[in-house]
Amino acid sequence: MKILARSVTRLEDYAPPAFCIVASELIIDLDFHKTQVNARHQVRRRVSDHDAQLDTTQDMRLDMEAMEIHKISIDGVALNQPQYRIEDHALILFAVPDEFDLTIENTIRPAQNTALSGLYKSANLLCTQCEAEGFRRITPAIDRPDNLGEYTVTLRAQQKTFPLLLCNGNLVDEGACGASDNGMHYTTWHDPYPKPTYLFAIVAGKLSCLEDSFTTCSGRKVALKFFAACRDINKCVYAMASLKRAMAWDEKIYGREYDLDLFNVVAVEDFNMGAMENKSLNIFNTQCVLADPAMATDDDFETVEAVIGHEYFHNWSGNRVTCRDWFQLSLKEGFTVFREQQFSADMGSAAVKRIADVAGLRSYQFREDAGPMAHAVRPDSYREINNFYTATVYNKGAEVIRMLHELLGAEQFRRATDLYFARHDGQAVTTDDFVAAMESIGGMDLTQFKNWYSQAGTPVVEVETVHHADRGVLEITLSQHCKPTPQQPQKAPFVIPIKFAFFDSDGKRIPLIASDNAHDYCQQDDLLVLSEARQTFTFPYRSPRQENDHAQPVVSLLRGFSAPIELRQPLSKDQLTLLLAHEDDPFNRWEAGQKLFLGHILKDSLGRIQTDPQTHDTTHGTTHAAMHDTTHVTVAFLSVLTHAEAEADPALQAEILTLPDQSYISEQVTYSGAPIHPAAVFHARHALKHHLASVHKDKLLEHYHRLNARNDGTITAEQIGMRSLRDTCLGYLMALDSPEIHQLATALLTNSHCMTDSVSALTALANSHKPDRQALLDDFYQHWKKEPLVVDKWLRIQARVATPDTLARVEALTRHPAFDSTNPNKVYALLAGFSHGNPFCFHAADGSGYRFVRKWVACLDSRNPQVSARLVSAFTNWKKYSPELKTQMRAMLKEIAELPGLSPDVAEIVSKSLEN
Ligand code: B3K
Ligand code: ZN
Repeated sequence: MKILARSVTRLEDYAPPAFCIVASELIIDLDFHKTQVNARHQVRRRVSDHDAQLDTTQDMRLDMEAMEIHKISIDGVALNQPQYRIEDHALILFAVPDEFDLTIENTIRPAQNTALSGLYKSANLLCTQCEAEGFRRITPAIDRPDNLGEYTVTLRAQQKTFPLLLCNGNLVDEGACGASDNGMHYTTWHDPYPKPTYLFAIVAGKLSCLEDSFTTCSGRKVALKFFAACRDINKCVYAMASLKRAMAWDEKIYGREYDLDLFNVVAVEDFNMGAMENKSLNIFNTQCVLADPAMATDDDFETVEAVIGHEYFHNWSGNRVTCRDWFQLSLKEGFTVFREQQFSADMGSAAVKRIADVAGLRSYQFREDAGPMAHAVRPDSYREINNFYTATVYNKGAEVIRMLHELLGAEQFRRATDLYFARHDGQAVTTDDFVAAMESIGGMDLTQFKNWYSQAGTPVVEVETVHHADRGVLEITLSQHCKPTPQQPQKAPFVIPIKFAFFDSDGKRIPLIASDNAHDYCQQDDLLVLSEARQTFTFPYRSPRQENDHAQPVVSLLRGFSAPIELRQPLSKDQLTLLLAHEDDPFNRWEAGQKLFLGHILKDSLGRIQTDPQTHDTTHGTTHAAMHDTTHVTVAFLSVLTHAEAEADPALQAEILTLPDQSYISEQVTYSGAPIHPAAVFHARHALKHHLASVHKDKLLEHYHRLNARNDGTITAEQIGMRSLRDTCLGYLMALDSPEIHQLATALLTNSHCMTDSVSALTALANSHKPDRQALLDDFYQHWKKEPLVVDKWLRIQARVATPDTLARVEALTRHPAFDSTNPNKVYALLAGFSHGNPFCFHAADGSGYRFVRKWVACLDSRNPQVSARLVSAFTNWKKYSPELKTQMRAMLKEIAELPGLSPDVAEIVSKSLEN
């Protein structure tokens, strides 16, 4: 096996850099083909933390990649070869003074930068992406987050091609260059806040601007500017409103005020991920900032608000207080995701937001935690840092912050974040520093809690209950364990906050009698904290019914999903049905329904594997012999449907009625040690959907018509909620695949009021057997082909159709003018839509899906490793699949490993997948 070795970076080897660049003046002559960078850095040798001495023996090492160096000088004197050396990805300066001015002249070639890291060309723009290690592709630098420097930057370019020249901070000067520089102009920017290189940004080009302002709590007026292509500028109106909401929210909830007079946001078409929080110059993938009711779905609007909030919140959680090293990435990302989750919950339906976040966590993060790439929230080592912008660092990291919020309570948590910001403003710090602020305010020892940062894997908590009916006492015994993960065979117990409530058999809350459960962490009487491997909690309670009520209370545990664990609580179908009807915590109400659905699907899927291991019954829509007693699910489903009209939050009803997704079900299959048969899971899920649709067709139709009649296509919480429930009903009805229902979806498409209507209808029809489905798809394309973000939707819908002919269509689409393999959004829509969003076809028994994705990984890798790394991750959990599938997946990984010149990004994922 020939995998390119890239050295491993380890947390335990962390040492501060020997030198610090305290200030940088950059003059950059921008051009698509050849950009000239002149950098002047003030450099100081660092005093060692250990003995406060200067280590004068150390050479200065600068990171650099993909550039030509022309001249290096120290204090104005040019260096010659023995005084410096250029190595692979480094510039080393020998025998330098303790304090000096370093000037470097170099050129870079943005138009050839296909990795979209550093300075690159997107459409007719030049823009940057420096996180994590892109700055070293602009000019040699101490490209690590613990070097904070003050920047003054002059950008020069042809006025005609680049009328707009943006950088971080305040605009301090601008004008035409001298008469000799024909048609050139310049802008000079100064950022007063010292920052790490990863927050540096430049945008140059021709863009339209949407302007507004925000007056901060101290009365300072901040100019807010969104820049986008002329045809897109009106699509920034919603993002502007979201930004203002985010700014006001952060002042109110966290006491964080914006700190400059200008905040810029730029929309670019070619961007590897969602957006980037560069100081005062956020750069966004068009997908996460543009939203127009005609072209964006309700989900897109939600994404825009969430990402705008997330990047804005980074101004404090990330920029003002940043990470010491990349192992601390969750310091800014976990915390900022949590802040965004709170913001989104406050702006819309808190219940739906929590459910969606947990569903996402379980589908992606739990799978990551149980696979070969499993790593802790604060990883111990990496080969390619870009591979660690993961669901674990982001989403599990946010859950860790949420648990601290739970343990301290909202008021103390706020005081602790105030302390954290005050203590560390202008510093690059660690997750330990964050926890230390929590400890100071909470007055608690969080040493054991920090296992959440250092240990990978999802803890499993088993529940046993003993009921002493005569005394009115319930004993709950909880035991935790966590499976070994790569490099971590043994785990110490986690500190697990579990919110809970008791219900009687009428569904009424049972009050607890003050007990002796007092525990260091236990702040409220509805929270128990498991910190040992096995612990028993005793609860005296008082039944609201008669004295002689001896029925065992139903215990609802892990309310609000108070910890990122897998809870194993043996609840009967009756108990789940009771919680589904009466739990007042919306998350656990939803959870009860999901458990009912899940139990049923898992049983059915197992039956299919046993009876027909090859095809698992490919007849969509028929109830397989293995479909077990459906009474409970059917009745529960009906009761939710029946009450749906009266419920205040239709979006929550929609969530409750939605079946668990294929990825979560598959992960649950593996918990019992069984292999995943994607087709069996798919058919079992589909069969239940078909069954519920046929039994409740009339009720589903009634809701559909009622809700659709009230739809006016506007973006209000009420309208969005109604569309969500309507489309859930349509999703069920479409399982019937009958002409009557096709007609319904066609009418929705034809009379569409907004993009949500169109996408819901088109998705439904594309997945049906309606004879003219292709014609409808073609019409949609003809109508929207000039709107790249709508074309992405069109590609994704087709990539996800779960029928055997999809691969051939997707292959044809890679040759369609709508597809462009150099644009990450197109690759994510079509290729990742297939590899990650269509398990039925990706895991086709003949291996055709695997070969197709392997081919594209190979093809994209040399161009853009971050994009190919995303695609290859579809193979990582190969060991969990049925024997015939896993052999083929492994073969693909081996073939990829053999590719010459494989990027470190893909090499790391492939080698870990094969090794672990
Ligand atoms: N901090 C960026 C992500 C950078 C990814 C680099 N591969 C966006 C965010 O999390 O806000
Ligand atoms: Zn972030």
